[in-house]
Amino acid sequence: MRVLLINPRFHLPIDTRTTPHLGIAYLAAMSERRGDEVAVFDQDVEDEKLTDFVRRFQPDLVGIGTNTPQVKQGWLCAREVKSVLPNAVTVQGGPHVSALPEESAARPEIDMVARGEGEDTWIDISNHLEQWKAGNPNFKVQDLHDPQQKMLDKILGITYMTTAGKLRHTHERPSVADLDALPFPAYKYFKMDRYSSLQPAMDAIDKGKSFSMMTSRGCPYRCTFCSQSVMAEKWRARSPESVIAEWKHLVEDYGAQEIGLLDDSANIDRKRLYRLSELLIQEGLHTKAQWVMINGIRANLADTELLGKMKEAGCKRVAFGVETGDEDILESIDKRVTHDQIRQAFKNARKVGMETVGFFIIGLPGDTEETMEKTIKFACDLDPLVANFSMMTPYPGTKVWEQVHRNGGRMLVKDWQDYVFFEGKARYEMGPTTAELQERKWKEAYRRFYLRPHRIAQTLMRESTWKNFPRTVSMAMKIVLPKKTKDDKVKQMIEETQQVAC
Ligand code: B12
Ligand code: SF4
Repeated sequence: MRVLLINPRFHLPIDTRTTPHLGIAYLAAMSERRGDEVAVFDQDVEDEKLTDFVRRFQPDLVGIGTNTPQVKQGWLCAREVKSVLPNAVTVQGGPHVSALPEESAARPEIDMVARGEGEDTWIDISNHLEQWKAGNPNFKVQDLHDPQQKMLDKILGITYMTTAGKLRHTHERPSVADLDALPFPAYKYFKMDRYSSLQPAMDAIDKGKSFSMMTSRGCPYRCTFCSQSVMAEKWRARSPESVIAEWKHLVEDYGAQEIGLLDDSANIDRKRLYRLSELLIQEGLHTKAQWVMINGIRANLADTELLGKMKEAGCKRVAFGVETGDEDILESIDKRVTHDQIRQAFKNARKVGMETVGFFIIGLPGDTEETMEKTIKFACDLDPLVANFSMMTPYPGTKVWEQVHRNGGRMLVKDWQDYVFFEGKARYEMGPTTAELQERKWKEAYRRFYLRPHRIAQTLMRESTWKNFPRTVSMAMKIVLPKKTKDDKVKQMIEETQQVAC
């Protein structure tokens, strides 16, 4: 079969990294293993029109990945596919549709939604589709939705709309139990020379030499603001040996110079991460590519022994989710970590010479001027190399989303495209956490953190500031003069999707 995987276009309002979409790369690898003819269309880097590509490739099955801000663009992609090939089967997957499957399944251009981790569901859909097509040369996509035939009901983890207008959710599909059994993400289907780097997570390296990896999936915590619609609560890890094999493949076959680990909580089993670091050294990989923890690791499990070994193994930068400087709010968001543990983790990282990133949120439920002030001060005290302040954005499926809807809060965004948190715009307000306050303190946080004299001096002394001068200037301007209008690319994209109802 011919299968096409699409990453719908989305231009973030900040200068961020572009790397191949890992979820799509896994699905492509699964299809390749199944023996399909595979194509990936990443709208962020393509210059061809999707309709032209579809006309040329003639896919039988089309998969579309979707985070919340991309969902409308995803529907538009499906509509374009159907305009060329009405009989191609369209499947939408990813975090947004896993949280709100009904919304997408109800759209005529989407044949079904895949909920949760997608590898097994995708292959199950492919196997079924192939069988149906083989057994019926007059196969029509509408047959899938016939309530009598119940063709889709055997596929776990999907949601679809019958022709009788009824939504059907098949049973949950268990998350992937043995991560080592998955193939490595298939980058050969991506136009690798069109990706930039892991910026701003790392210092600039030539185009196409940055890769991301997931060494574990899931997170046993459930912080109230975090969108965990895809990754299960059960934490599952790949063996250090499997990770090393992929690492070698990236370094040797793709010339990877930097690798970013995307795990939600990579150090839940600290022994595993320690062993991985030992193996990296043993295999000589620590000198070949530097690596960073893109997502926060647990501060309560970040001792000097572990961090020291990671550093020796080439880990340059480690991140921690700090979130807030207020003890009560920290408790209320279920982070299950204390400020003392966070302080200690930053101290430990500093002791072993590791750079740090701190993630902070402005506008958590209950945040007031006083608590936001504590967050800014805490960030300045911890003084990570990179402080990232996000605007609290309640995503569907999170506890904060429920709180806002139940406790008389007010969402200030109506369009999924605006569910981004680096834009300096308040996304909701509730009680004392007003929009005006969030926006004012967010700007203040960046200015106060980065415009301290020793930080300016530090920035000027860093090699990457000068290597990357235009970007540094543009970032600095954003801090001093936060942008009021969306840039042209974003505007164009928004205009395109105006026709798709939210
Ligand atoms: C790396 C990353 C990024 C990168 C790359 C984004 C990308 N397209 O992957 C960057 C920095 C660009 C980014 C930006 C944003 N991100 Co982000 N990001 C991540 C992170 C840490 C890892 C993503 C990843 O590679 N996962 C591993 C792969 C294997 O999983 P996956 O991509 O979800 O794919 C699996 C399933 O979703 C499913 N699936 C996906 N697509 C499809 C399609 C089909 C057909 C099928 C069958 C299945 C399927 O199967 C895949 C394999 O199991 C996740 C956290 C996480 N744990 O996933 C957050 C996460 C995806 N990001 C999130 C958010 C909020 C954002 C931003 C909105 C933040 C912002 N700045 O405002 C933007 C949106 C950008 C965009 N283009 O939409 C949320 C998503 C919430 C939501 N409801 O959408 C997450 C879940 C973090 C969280 N826990 O809250 N992000
Ligand atoms: S913020 Fe981190 S620790 Fe909390 S639920 Fe999300 S991934 Fe887990």
